[in-house]
Amino acid sequence: SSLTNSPQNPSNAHLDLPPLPMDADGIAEGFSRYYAYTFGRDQDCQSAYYPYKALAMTLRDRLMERWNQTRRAYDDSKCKRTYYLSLEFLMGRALSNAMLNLNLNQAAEQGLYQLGRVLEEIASNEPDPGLGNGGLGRLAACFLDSCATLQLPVRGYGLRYEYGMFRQLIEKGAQIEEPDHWLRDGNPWEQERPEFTQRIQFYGRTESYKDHSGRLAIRWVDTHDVLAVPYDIPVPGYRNNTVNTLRLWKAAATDEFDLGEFNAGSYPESVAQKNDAEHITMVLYPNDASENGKELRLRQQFFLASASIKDVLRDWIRLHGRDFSQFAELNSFQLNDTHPAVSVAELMRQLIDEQHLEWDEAWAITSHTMAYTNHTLLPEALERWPVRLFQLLLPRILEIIYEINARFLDEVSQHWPGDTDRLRRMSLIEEGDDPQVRMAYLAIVGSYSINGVAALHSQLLVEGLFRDFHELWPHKFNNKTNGVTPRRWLAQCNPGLRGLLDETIGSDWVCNLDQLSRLAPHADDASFRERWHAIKRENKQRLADQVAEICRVDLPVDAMFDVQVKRIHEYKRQLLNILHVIHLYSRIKQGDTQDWTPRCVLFGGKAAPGYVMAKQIIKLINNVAKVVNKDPATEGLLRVAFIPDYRVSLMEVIAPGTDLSEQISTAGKEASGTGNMKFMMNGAVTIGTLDGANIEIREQVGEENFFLFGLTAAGVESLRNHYDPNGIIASDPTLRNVVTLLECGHFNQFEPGIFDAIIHSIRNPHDPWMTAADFASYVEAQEQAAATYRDRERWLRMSILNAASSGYFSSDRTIAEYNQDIWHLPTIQPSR
Ligand code: GPQ
Repeated sequence: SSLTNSPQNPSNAHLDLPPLPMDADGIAEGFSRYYAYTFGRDQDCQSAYYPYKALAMTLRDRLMERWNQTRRAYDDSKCKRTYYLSLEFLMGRALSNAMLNLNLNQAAEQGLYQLGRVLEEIASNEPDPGLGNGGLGRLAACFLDSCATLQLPVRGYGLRYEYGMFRQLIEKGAQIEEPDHWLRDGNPWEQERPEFTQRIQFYGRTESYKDHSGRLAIRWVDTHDVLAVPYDIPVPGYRNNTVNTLRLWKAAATDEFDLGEFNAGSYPESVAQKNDAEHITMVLYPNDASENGKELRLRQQFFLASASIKDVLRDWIRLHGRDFSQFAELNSFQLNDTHPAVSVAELMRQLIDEQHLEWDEAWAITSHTMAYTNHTLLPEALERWPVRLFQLLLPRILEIIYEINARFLDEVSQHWPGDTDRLRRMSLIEEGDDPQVRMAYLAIVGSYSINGVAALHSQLLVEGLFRDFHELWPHKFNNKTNGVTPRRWLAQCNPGLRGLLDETIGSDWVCNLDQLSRLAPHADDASFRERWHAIKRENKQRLADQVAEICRVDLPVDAMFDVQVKRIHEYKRQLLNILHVIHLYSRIKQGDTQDWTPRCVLFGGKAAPGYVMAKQIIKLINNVAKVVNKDPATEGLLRVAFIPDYRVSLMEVIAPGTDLSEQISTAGKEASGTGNMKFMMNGAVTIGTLDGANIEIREQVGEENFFLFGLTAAGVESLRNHYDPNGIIASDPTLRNVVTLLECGHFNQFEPGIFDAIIHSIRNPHDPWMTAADFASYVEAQEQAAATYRDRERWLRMSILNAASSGYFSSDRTIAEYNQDIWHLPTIQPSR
């Protein structure tokens, strides 16, 4: 540590470098140098990849300067820091984001033009890093963007998966998964930092021993160790010289060999074993909000927790020495769901076994340092790990969990003497044939803050799932309604709208999204509405071009673009949407097309590879699309398309081109939703249930600018025991007609029976998602949406008012709340 501040240290020499040029000539020169000298290419090179890489390196240099300055400013201030621990970071493409945030768009465009190149073409060659499944991973990325923009000392910690989210192909209407080897051509945005490698323990056993002061201590021995090598990704703030860090760990084998095997002549086996270590970060688990139970997944979780905590403690000792008395005051960890919850026990282990603190001191630190965000109420997503797996893989961690539990249950029984049922309910260990560790309870007991991600979700958490814990510690629970970054989800993805906003209300909205409310008066101005319409139409054309290219379906651009893109899950009810499409098709076939509003219904989303019902829903959507699109009767009236391989870069084209945003989950099931916010910001109107953040969206925009339908969360629960879908189908001719079309095989003429499970689920009185219950109300709301769309001026007003009311859903607001209520970080300006 003495090296870093020494004036003679040559590592300080970079401070004397002149700043890199930020103009067109400077970018052109940087590009040419990388292209010719680093990559050795010339004009004859046909590969589209090297121009991308040369531009990325040129921008990266400019980030690097600011990155080093930011790190120095944080170190010098010795201020409090927060670490965002997540198994997923769905960052999306970095190049256009770096250009926007460094304000280099124009310079890059001009510089490349001088070289006879087109910026947009180059940028389209960046692979989309898919290190996340959906909402949870993308939220982490939006949060990092806001932290950097707000100049908060927050570092992300995650895993550097060799294979990200699978690529989705659609063949004969069905999903096919292909591996996504996104690192094959290298990643210009990462910086390996082998000097910060950590050693992570697995397996082995524990033993007690006397430490140097004669005190009885415990150590974890005979372990199989794996190295964790950090790769840093820069996270630039918006035009503020702050560049924060996302640190991703890669698993690597140690260089040691198993001597026993080696001497027994099994040299190849001994070397091959090392391969096992590197499998830890090989692949992202492609399950969204569902439990896993695989040993490799627990290994990933502990690997992230252990490496990140070691890294933080190393930093602490470098800056503050071995006195931990101020540690909790100056550090906090935000746990992104329970995936990194083993961190609670691992921080205890490192403090006690490695830093030699007493239990009480270690617990005071841990329980004032950890904070936990819950992202779902679905029971199948609540992580539990078999005790026997912990015993095998993490024996020392299991001992610590048992000790945490014993002390915790002691506290419970002092609070509620004799209430054994409550003790059983609240225990960190679920008893049974195969006892389980309840990870959410470990996270709650070990954290000083527990939050849900939308008002309704946080309320349902304390009334239901976490009720007992809320009774014990009401002060720990709070809400933080999600948000999305207006940089990527408005400024970057919708340049047309950005221009109109800048001209109308100035450009402050980019970092102060509440400014969008100043648009509202312009909704009454006919010429403004006309400009708004022209921009939306251009964005729809861009989307239609993509859909034509990818799906070979032509979309009439003046039709209503009705879009549902998100992971495929029964609770999100893509099924309800396609039932409505079947109803529209049936109306066309019956000639019921008076005052028809032409519609293009677009779907997109991946199904977990093992989720059979979700895959059948994809197949149904594609089969319906095929029948509808090839029927001449639907020409100009109805088009249906399933866009394959939905991902961040596709959403950047989809959100700006959408008219109607489908947010139709069964009430009480979608924790928040964040796609709903991206659509709203880009002027889409929502058709939705009273679920997740939809409720707050409707409050912000006003009920007259939102198409509401369906049961409430309370309504869903009270219907549970007497839900009669068959009665509903029998008495509603519209729904009966749709179900009959399905049952007679109209959409699977040559594939008999393939939709039987779907039909059964609609008719099942125990259908948890109550699709039939909300159908009639959904159709009515869709009719209102269609009628409104025909009144163009009215629709445009609604569209403008939706964007104007979306300020609350900036992740800058969300992060400001996290900081005020949970983290308490100062803002730090890097000095240039
Ligand atoms: N979410 Cl538990 C995920 O994307 N993956 C998960 O494993 C869990 C939750 C989502 C949740 O379904 C959405 O409602 C939220 O908007 C999103 O997390 C971010 O909070």
